[in-house]
Parts: sequence; C-alpha cells; structure tokens
Amino acid sequence: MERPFLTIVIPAYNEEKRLPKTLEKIGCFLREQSYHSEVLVVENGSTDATSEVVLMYAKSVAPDDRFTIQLLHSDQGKGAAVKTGMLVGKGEHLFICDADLSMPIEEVGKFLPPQLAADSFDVAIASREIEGAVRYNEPGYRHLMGRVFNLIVRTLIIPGIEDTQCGFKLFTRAAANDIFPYQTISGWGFDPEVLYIANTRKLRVVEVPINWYYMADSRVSPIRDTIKMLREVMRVRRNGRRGIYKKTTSADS
Ligand SMILES: Nc1nc2c(ncn2[C@@H]2O[C@H](COP(=O)(O)OP(=O)(O)O)[C@@H](O)[C@H]2O)c(=O)[nH]1
Ligand SMILES: [Mg+2]
Repeated sequence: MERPFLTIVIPAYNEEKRLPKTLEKIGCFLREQSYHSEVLVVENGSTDATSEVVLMYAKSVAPDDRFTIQLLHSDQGKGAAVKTGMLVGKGEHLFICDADLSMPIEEVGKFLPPQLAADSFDVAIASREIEGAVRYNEPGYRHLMGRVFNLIVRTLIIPGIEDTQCGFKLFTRAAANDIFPYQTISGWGFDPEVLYIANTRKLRVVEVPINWYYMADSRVSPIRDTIKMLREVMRVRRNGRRGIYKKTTSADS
C-alpha cells in the first residue's frame, strides 16, 4: 500500500467492551474517505480479550478497503503505547485517538488539511476549553480536577494551552519524527511532555475545539494518577532544564 495519509493510534488497555463499537465506527468512516489510512491499536498486558477483538477486526477489513487495522504491543502505560504507535506509524499525519471515541471520529477532519490549511501547523490538539468546544455529561468534579491540573501545567511548563489532556491529537509526520523519539514518560503525564518538546522545537501547536462526550468507564485513578502526573510534570521541567530534549543526531536519524 502507498504511504497512508493518516495513521490513527489507539492506546488500549482492557478495552474489549469499547473497542468493537469504536473500530466499527472508525472503519465506516475511513471506508468513506478518499485517502488511505492505517489504524494501530497499541495494547499492553490487557487481561481481557482486547487483542483478540483487534485481530478479529483486522481480519474483517476487505482487501479493497482503503485502510488496515494492526495490533501492536508496548510497555506499560498510555504514554508508552502512544510512543510505540507514533514510532511505527507510516502516515503523513498521525492522530492519537482514545478507545472510547469520546470525540466522534467524524471530527478528525478538523485536524487535517484541507480544513486546517496545510503548512499552517505542526501539531493540532483537541481542546474542550476554547471557544466552540462543547462538553457533554462531564461531572463537575472531573472538570474541576482537569482545570486545576491545567493551571499547574500552564504555570510550570506550558503557558497558553488551555487543555493539554484531551485524548485526540494530530502530528504531522515531521513533527512526530521531531518529538516522539525524545518522549520519556510512559504514563498519563506524557501529553504535557510531548507538548513541551513541541514548544522546545518551536513547532506550531494549534488548538481545535471539539464536541466531547464524557465516558464514565475510566482507567484513571483520580487521586493516585493525579499525584503521579504532577510528579511527571515536575520531571519534564527538570528534563527541560537539563537539556534532555535537545536534538541529538542519533535520535534524528
Ligand atoms: N496501552 C495502554 N492504553 C491505556 C493505558 N491506560 C489507558 N489507556 C488508554 O488510554 C485511553 C484513555 O483512557 P480512559 O480510561 O478513557 O481515560 P479518561 O478518558 O481520561 O477517563 C483509552 O484508550 C485507554 O484504553 C495503558 O496503561 N496502556
Ligand atoms: Mg475516556
């Protein structure tokens, strides 16, 4: 197959229940597109039938469909899964997409040319906060926790981005090559790190307002994971100061 226009990376941990509907919807959407794409589901140590579900859907893709579905395995954590997918993906654009499709897949067009002018951005991230975004059904306490976390992230490492944590982000091929070899965080705190590296590289990050539907079934443990993420944000700041994210020739090759 020619180089895909779009790679969709889905990190998945114990997603046997949510993935069938998600892969169904993504497949229907991609079948209608004029471009080629690939879907990479990246799993680690799920104790349910996540892998079997992905393999079943991968087989059901017809040879003349304009997309493929593949299963990958990674180290533990959402960040590690995303990094694995981003390094394996061959697309001209690479999109991170949560398995619960809390953003309808039809909105992916908002992150891609022609809707976003080609050459006007390097990274396009979904935002639930900027004008035009709508949140559906989110409990007040989850929104509040997100706002507090964002305030800390903005203060410590990434000024100016209102929502770093939404699970839908698009990277051009060149931006992905520039960022993901340097990602060190394997857990939930990988988003701020990736955006911090993008800023270090002076890449153009644009925020895209989306419709976002809260999904109750979460792998986040509110207290434990928030503490861990705050530690990770501090680590990113330290790493930045130590020059860990500076480009090295070996990572660029
Ligand atoms: N591979 C992998 N994926 C993960 C891990 N933790 C979370 N995910 C995926 O990350 C995405 C977001 O998780 P979710 O539970 O919906 O988090 P929330 O939306 O923040 O409540 C989903 O696709 C999960 O399956 C992990 O440890 N490994
Ligand atoms: Mg979710």
